[in-house]
Amino acid sequence: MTWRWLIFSSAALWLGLPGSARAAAVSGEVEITNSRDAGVRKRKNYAGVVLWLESVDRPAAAGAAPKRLQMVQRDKRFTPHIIAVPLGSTVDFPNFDPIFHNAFSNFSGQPFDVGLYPPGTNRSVPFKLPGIVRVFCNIHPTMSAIIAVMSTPWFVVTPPSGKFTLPSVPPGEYQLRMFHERAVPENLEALERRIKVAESGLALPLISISETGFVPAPHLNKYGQPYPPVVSGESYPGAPK
Ligand SMILES: [Cu+2]
Repeated sequence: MTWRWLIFSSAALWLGLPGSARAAAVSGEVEITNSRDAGVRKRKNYAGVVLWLESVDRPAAAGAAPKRLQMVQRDKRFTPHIIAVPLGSTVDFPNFDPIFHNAFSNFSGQPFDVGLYPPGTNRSVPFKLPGIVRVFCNIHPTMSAIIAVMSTPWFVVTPPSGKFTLPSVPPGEYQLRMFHERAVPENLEALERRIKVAESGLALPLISISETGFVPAPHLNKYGQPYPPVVSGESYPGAPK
């Protein structure tokens, strides 16, 4: 090893340049309080909270490589209900139900509408804007989902235990941000914090997200109108006879 190489590699380590193997895990745990949701209250199901880190002491890091992911339409549900995807990813919405479905978003993140599509077919949507996308079906008012489009490489969606790990976070300062679909924005903003990740990583104290103030409200259809009452089974404009 030459002196020149030694000096370069020392500098790379010191500056935390990409390629240095010093990234470590940021771990923590989320709990959800003041919820009216039976799964949260009785079963302590804390799944579906999105947490992410934004670097504050260095230029914005490139996001994770775009992926192709699935959000399935089955039993009149979008499954998984919440996913987080790298910016530029494409999400497939295969329809595994014996009825027509739709997927659209019209008031947050990235507006899209895949139209009405039949059983056994698929529609795909590329997500090119970062943000929280609320997904609905224009036929079934009870169907909803969340797609968190992330421009940072450090993000995670909590499992039912609420315990999470963000692997491979380089040392530095970050803003910890989060999203929970039944928390009001003010509560989530109050939980944001500046964190300092050491070479050995960081174990965060318990994050307690309150659903206080959340009022479930019916959303509108893709035309901005209330959903028409369902007269029978699968009766809706354009339904196959
Ligand atoms: Cu539907």
